[in-house]
This record gives sequence, structure tokens and C-alpha cells, in this order.
Amino acid sequence: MNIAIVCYPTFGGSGVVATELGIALAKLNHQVHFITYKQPVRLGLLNPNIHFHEVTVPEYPLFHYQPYELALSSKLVNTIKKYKIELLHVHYAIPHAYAGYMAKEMLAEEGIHIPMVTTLHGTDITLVGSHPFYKPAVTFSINKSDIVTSVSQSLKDDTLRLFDINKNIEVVPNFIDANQRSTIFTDCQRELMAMPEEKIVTHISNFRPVKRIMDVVDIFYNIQKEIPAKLLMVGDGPECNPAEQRCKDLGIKDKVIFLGNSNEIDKILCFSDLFLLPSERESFGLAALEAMINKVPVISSNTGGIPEVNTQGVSGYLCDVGDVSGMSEKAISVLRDDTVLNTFKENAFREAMKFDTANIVPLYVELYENALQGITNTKY
Ligand code: GMT
Repeated sequence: MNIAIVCYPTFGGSGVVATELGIALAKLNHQVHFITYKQPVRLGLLNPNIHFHEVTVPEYPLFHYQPYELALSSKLVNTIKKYKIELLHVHYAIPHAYAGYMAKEMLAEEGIHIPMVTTLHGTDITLVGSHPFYKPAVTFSINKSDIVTSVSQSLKDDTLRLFDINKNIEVVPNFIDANQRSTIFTDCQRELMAMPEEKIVTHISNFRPVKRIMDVVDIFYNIQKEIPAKLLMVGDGPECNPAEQRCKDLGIKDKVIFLGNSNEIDKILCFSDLFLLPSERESFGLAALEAMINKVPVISSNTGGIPEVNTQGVSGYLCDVGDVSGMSEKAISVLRDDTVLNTFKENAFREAMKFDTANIVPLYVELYENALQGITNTKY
């Protein structure tokens, strides 16, 4: 197949999943064209099956807001025609499904019919998309997609609750390439980060308020009172500076390392003993899955799609959003005893394997084949 993928090229989970999907499809010998405003951060070297087409938006002073959707839909039309692309897969409803629909309509005028698959990732639905400013456009774009997928059952339920959707929504969970990880790192070089007696606790996110970064700091504060430990904070965002300040105020700044954005997530997780994800909302929690495949148990909130990934008492523990003392208690119970910790580590890996690329990518391929045969989703 000759497939175009539109996504956010940033460190966010939707961009990561879209990139990993493109890489997996290319390995299956499909031609994959990423169409976005910069090369996706997780996309390494391009190869003969992977192509990147940059969307540029010329600055024009008349425009208070530069029209990215217009530039994207025009780029889609031109690229789809030039490379004879057969299928369009857009990740994130805003504005990608909207721009994708416009491109589809422009192409239809020229007799070119291209199916559009839209994958919903969470923030496009639960945080931003349901705002009255965007809701009609998001509803329209979802209903006009040929196939709609969501990354968890929880997100599907939220979408049907928040929008007036007349499409079936297929749940295709996020995935992880287990093979790639288990072969790359044989030596974790843990000593670079902590003393042998210290446990390493890690959090990775974009440090937005929805991640409840202060809970991460407070949980770690409780952990280090009981167990020698270091906290690795990976990522960047608005809560970064307030979190650093809180670490100073609590007198734990020497035990907390802020690493910023990183392309070496697996290496960092390889050092780690426990992952914290106390988010307010999370449609899936890709960061938790990335931790688990690296044998890192997860202490998380029980919101959204996280319970579909992190299994209570098996790969870690889940508590109510904001239950800092509950999460601290569970974290300490996992870290205190090495036998218990090792059991959780093995369990985390085993649970993560359910989401291996080999199990999930064929689901997308099947949906693509259906879309190409004109089997679009029926009325819900
Ligand atoms: O919240 C983020 O970290 C970024 C956001 C995004 O839009 O990329 O992540 C969303 O999509 C990820 C991939 O499907 C999910 O794993 C995240 O749970 C989801 N974030 C939220 O729902 C808040």
C-alpha cells in the first residue's frame, strides 16, 4: 500500500504512535509518506520505504493566525497526486481530520477517491476537542472519516458520550516494539544515575497540568523518606519550573534530576525501578507502556484508559486521581523488597507484551484493506 500519515511530529504520544506505526508499515514493505510540519522526533533516518514531506506555512502579516489547515490540505492534495497515495491516515482530530476531509473533497473534484482513517488519541477529544469552539468541526470531521479508531475503549466511550457520532469506532490500542528494545541495551549503566543502594523512580511526560506533576514530586518525597531513592524527571513543559521549585522547597533537589526532552527514553527506563503516572486524564498512557516493556512497574491513577494498560496488583498499582498517600504507600510496598520488585518487573514486561507491534499493527493493516475495498464503518 502507498499510505500518507499526518501527525504531530513532537514528543507527544500521538506523534510517537503515528511514527512507530509508519516505521512498522515500512518494515512490512508498504510505502509510507509522513506529511507534517517537521520530521517527527522519533523518526530516525529515512529509508526507501519512508518519505517525509514538510508542510510550510508562509508568514503573511495580514493573517493574525497563519492558516496551517489550509497549507496542510493543499500539501495533502499535491502529495497524494504526485506519489499516487492510496490511503490517508490522520492522527488527532484537530486539525488533521478536518484538513484531511478538505483534501479528500478537493481530490474528489478531480475524480480521485482516497479513504481517510482517523485515529483519536485523547486530548483531541477529552481536553480540547469537546470545547464549544471546536466541537462542531471535530464532530463533522469524525463523522466524515471513512474509518475511525480510538486508542482505548475508555476513549471510545468518551467520544460517544461527548460528541454526536454516527460512525462505529474501532478500538485499536497503542503498541510497542518489544524486539527492538530487548536487543538494544544489554548494559544499563545504572551507576551513572544513582548509588547502588538507591532505587530509581522515573516520570516522563510533557509536563502539562493534566499530568499532575506536583503529585509526582509529592509521591517521591514520601518514597525517599522510607527508601534511598532518586527521581528522574524526563520531558519539558509548563509545570517544569514549578516542580523544580517544589523540590527545592521540600529539600529534595539533590535527589531529583530534571533531564529535559530526550530521545533516549529506553536507556533511561533501563535505569529505572518504578514509573509514576498520576495523571488527571489519560486516554491510554503510552508512557506507562514504554516503562512496562522496559520492565518498569507503574504506579498510576486509575483514570481513562490507564486501567487497560496497567493491571492492578500485577504490573503495578492504580489509585484515584490525587490520592498521593495511596500512590506513595503502593510505591513503597513495591520498592521495599527486591523479590517483590522483581516480580512486578517481570509482570510489567509480560503485560506490555500484549501490546507488541506484532499483535496490533495487523489490526491497522486490516482496517486499511477494508477502507480500500470501500468497506466503511456503518451507522453506530
Ligand atoms: O498527553 C500527552 O502526553 C500527549 C497526548 C497527545 O496528544 O499526543 O497523548 C495522548 O495520546 C497518547 C497516544 O495515544 C496517549 O497515550 C495519551 O494518554 C493521550 N493523552 C491524554 O489523553 C491526556
